Amino acid sequence: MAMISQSRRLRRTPFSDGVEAAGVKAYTIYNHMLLPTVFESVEDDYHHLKNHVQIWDVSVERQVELRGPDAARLMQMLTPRDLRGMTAGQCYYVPIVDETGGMLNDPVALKLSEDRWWISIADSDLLFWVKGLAYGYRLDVLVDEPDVSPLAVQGPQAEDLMARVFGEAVRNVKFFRFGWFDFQGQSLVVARSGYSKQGGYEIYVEGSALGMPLWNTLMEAGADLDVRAGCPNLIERIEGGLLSYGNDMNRENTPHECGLGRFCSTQTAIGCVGRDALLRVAKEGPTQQLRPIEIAGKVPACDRVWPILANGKQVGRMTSAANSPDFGTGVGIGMVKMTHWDPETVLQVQTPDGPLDAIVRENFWI
Ligand code: THG
Repeated sequence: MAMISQSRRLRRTPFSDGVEAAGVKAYTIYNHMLLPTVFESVEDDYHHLKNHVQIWDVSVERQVELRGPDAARLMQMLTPRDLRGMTAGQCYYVPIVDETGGMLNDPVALKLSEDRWWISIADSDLLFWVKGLAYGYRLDVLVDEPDVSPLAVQGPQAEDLMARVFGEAVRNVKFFRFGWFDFQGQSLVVARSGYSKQGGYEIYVEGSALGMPLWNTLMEAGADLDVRAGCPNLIERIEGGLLSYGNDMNRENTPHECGLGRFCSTQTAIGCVGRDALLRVAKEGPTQQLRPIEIAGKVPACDRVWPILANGKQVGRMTSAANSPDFGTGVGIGMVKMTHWDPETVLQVQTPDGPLDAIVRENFWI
């Protein structure tokens, strides 16, 4: 494949030097930045993530900051999840929808205080939608992208490594909560979160000066834990049912179609711009939904959607797929019509290498 030319539009991160020194082998583009996808191989990285601890440059998880008296009101306009019970120090996974109930993004929201929020976005230009709403509704709020770059520490040894660098108190941070922890005299948000099911943290690094010092400190502190540079892993995230905006869903889909109905409380999410549209679909229920799909045989790279068939007729499409070393099978996420979404339904997936048998599963693999 050809190279990607560098330019100012393809921003570097505070950790780029570390990522390059670690021998990154492949990137994807995410929020106009480079997101590593492979260090050793997708399979090696997968085994290492599930057994040890990795440091991930996830600076591509850009923050949309809301600041001002109307910040909480604007945040609720964006999502059908009821935010009234959310307290400062909590993270919420929040579907973000437009006025038709279509998914614009699926970020993690952090409530820093009543009038200050960070929206840690997936791969779409959410900033413009949020600025447009703030301006159009004449809200008393500043909407910006601050210079914040998350660094994730993921894997079963993540807690031990983090305790060495940030102190024992970091062990007390609960899932989807955050605290402020000191590193070299600067206070940083440290959350128990991350795009894997192996456990871990995300450190929100402000500015770039602390980037490489933090990277190097974590690497040195974890040398005996076999810490490595890593990245979100395709196989592991499919096994865990973590969705990827732009791959598994986009504006055409409602949260309910994405299986994110559990994060919607549309009835009480007063002010959400997609509320009326979603009240309708919540009542009827979706007619297609993302499901875990087990695939028999070797799955090729999934760079476009593959038709899912039942008796030769299309009943859905595969949105993500990979081969799972641990489960010895192909694992995938597919959007399947309600007529064929029951667990154990036998299907066929039309891959570029030919058809493969597939079956709808009740649950994701982990
Ligand atoms: N962390 C942060 N920002 C992010 C991501 C992240 N932005 C981009 C992307 N990831 C957004 N998408 C997701 C998808 C899934 C989860 C988080 C962000 C996730 N889901 C858990 C699950 O489904 O099991 C937990 C959800 C819950 O129980 O609330 O973690 O990873 N900062």
